Amino acid sequence: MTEAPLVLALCGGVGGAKLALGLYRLLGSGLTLVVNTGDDFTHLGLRVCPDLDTVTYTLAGRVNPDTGWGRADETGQFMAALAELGGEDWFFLGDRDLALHVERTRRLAAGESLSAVTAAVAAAYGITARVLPMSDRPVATQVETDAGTLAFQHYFVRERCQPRVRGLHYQGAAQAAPHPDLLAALADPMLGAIVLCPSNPWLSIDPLLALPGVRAALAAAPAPVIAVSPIVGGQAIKGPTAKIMAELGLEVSARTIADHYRDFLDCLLLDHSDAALAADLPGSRVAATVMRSEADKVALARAVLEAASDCRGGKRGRGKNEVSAT
Ligand code: FO1
Repeated sequence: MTEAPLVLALCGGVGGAKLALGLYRLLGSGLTLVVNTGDDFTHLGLRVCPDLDTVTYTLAGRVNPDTGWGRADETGQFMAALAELGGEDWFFLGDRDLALHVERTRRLAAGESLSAVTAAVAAAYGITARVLPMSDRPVATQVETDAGTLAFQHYFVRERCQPRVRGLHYQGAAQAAPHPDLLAALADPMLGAIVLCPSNPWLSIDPLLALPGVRAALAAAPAPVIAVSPIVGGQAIKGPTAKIMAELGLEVSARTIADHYRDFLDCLLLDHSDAALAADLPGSRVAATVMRSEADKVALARAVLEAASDCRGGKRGRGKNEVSAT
């Protein structure tokens, strides 16, 4: 049995991976990362799992520092040759990144589970934290837009997040069992903290919360649940979070994030620039949440763990108005 994690972090996307790295620097093998797989798709016959790969490359120190996804030491010969043939070149697959997609596709076709393949890749890259897909069954985030319903990568990459979002749904989530180790960790009284990384709630966290039993397990979890707001000063640090919130008719504010997670959240970490919001967000705390350097990522991870240990002391049952005040 894999050793029980000290901290469980839920993440997806580039922003989430940054805090994941900070937590990894502090916790090493004590960290389990549960990663969104709603962005996954089969492309050119290959099973591509972008958020698993973004976290894996980030923890391995191999991620492209400019994009936050894909590999740092990358070339594009395959894509150039594909374009010559009129192949689909809207989704960049680097020459070295391809090896991961080819090997994963081979192992899945041989009957291995996504979590087994993910663990083998993490081990190959010397990662000691546990990287876990949220489920071994496929879930596909579908984005309902004014240009019709789009598969996630068609919305996010091919259409560059331009279509106006009307809603989202997570195809297959109701039939996809959460990974058993996720549910076990959520129920574990020895767990020190459950961290929601500053990922896009609608694109990267909600697919996870849509899995049967996960939301209830979070609400019942003995461990404190800490989220870092992906909205800072009314803006998203990266990606379409603010645009999607506005298109869904939501206030683009950390307040909306607290509300989105209200049924299980113990503490929301706000950036210093949103300190004024702290007064009417019980359980919130202020920290430097914008991560530019690795030192920023570690400092934010430390602030998250401090918030968790403070929450743990004052933790009571959780109801809508019972978020612990700190
Ligand atoms: N994001 C892009 O904006 N353009 C791309 O061409 C692209 C390719 C890509 C290839 C592999 C991979 O793991 C991620 C990739 N991403 C790309 C990011 C991907 O769209 C992720 O889903 C986002 O980072 C959101 O999680």
